[in-house]
Amino acid sequence: MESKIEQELALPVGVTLDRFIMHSQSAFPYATGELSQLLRDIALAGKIINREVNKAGLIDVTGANGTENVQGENQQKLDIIANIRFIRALKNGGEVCAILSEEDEDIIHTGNDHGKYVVAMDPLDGSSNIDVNVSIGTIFSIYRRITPIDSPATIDDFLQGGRKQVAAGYILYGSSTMLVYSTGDGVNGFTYDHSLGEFILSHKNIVSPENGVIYSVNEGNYNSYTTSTQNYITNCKRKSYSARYIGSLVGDFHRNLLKGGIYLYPATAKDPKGKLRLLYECYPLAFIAEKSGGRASDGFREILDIVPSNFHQRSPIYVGSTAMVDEAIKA
Ligand code: AHM
Ligand code: MG
Repeated sequence: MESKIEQELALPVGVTLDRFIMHSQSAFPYATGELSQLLRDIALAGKIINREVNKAGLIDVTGANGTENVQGENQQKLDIIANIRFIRALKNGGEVCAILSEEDEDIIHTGNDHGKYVVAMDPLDGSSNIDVNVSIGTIFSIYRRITPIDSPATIDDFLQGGRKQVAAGYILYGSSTMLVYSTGDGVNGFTYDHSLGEFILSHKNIVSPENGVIYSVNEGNYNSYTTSTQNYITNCKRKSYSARYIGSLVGDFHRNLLKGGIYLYPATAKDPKGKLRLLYECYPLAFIAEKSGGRASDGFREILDIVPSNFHQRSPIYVGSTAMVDEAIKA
C-alpha cells in the first residue's frame, strides 16, 4: 500500500496559467501569441499587486494619498501603486499600444505603437476596502486596436463597444488571490499558489447558475431607486434571499458568479447615470457574465450593447444570474 507521502505526491500540482494559455493558443493555428503574452503580463502585474496588497498593513501604503482621480474621488496610495505597476507591466510587455485607466483622465500611450491591443482597466477597485483588509480587485478589458499598427492609438480604439472585447477578466485579492478571465470561449478561474508563484487552474469552465438567492446592492441608497428596483429588493426580502454586499464589485460579482446571485448598482439621485464605469467596470464583468451564461443589463439594454461615448462614462448595472437579472429589470 502507498504511504501517505506517496499518495500526496501522486496528486498533480495542477495546470498552470501559462500551460493553460499555451494550450488554448494551440487551438488557433494562426494565433501569433501576442494576446497570450498580454494575458501573462496581466497575471504578472496581478502577482506584484498581490504582494503589495498582502503587506499593506505593514508598510505605509494604506490610507488616502491626498489626491483625487479623474472622477474627483480620493485616491488611495495602493490605487496609485497598482496603477503604476500595471502600466509598467503592460509597457514592458510590448503587446499593448495604449491603456485607459480609472486613475488617469487620458489614455496612456505605452510607446509600443506596434502593439496590436489596447487595455482598459481599473487597477484596484473597491478603494474603500483597502484600509480595512477586505477583498479588492483589478478589472481589465482588452480590445484589438482598430487604428493602423505603427500609428498612435486613439479614442476610437477604446470606444468600440463591449461586444468587441477580445478578452476580459478580473483579479480578486481575497482570502486567496484569483484570476478569472475569458477570451470569449468560456470562463476559467485560476488560484494563486504563493509557494509556487503560479496561478493554478482551479475553476475550469465556470458556469453562472441560472438562478440564485443572493442579492448585492447598497440598500443605503434605497430611497433613490426607481419604484421597480425598490419592488425587486422588497421581493428579495419577501423570499428571504440573502443580502450580501461588501462594496467591492469584484468580490460581490465573484461570489454571485460561483453561487448564483445578482449585483445591482442602479441609478441614484447622487449618481443619476449609475456609479460604475462602463469601459473598465461594467463591460468586462458583463463579458464574463455573458460568457458564463449569466446576464448584464443597465435596466433597458444589455450592457455589452451600450454604445460608448466617452472614456469614463458611467452606467447603472444589473448583473449576475440570468433569471434574477430578468426579474430585476422587468418593469
Ligand atoms: P471605486 O472604483 O472607487 O473603488 O468604486 C467602485 C466600487 C465598487 O467596487 C463597489 O461595488 C461600489 O463602488 C460600492 O459603492 P458604494 O459604496 O456606493 O456602495
Ligand atoms: Mg473602480
